[in-house]
Amino acid sequence: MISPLTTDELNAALGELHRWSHDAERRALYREIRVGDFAEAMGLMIRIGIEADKMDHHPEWANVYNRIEIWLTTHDAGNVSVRDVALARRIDAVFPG
Ligand code: H2B
Repeated sequence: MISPLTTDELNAALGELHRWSHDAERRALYREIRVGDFAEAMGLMIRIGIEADKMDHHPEWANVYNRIEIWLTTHDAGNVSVRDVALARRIDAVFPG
């Protein structure tokens, strides 16, 4: 069992992850990405998906054409945990934007 971040820890993480916000309703870190077209979006989702799977942590996400929305939450913790912060950092490394 993994613990959720405390409010202070979450705020510290958000201070550092400037591409991400907190979606309180979904208890998740949230980032929106826009790329050139659908093919680019698919390519990026594959790259992110491979990295996520290597970390055994998986995004909730949605795609419409060139737009990708990503929510990172830890189901085992019922909220945001260090695993989401680590995956957010990895996603930012794959696609700084
Ligand atoms: N991804 C996310 N986002 N949250 C989890 O709690 C989670 C996961 N748990 N990927 C992992 C897989 C767990 O089911 C396996 C067994 O490690």
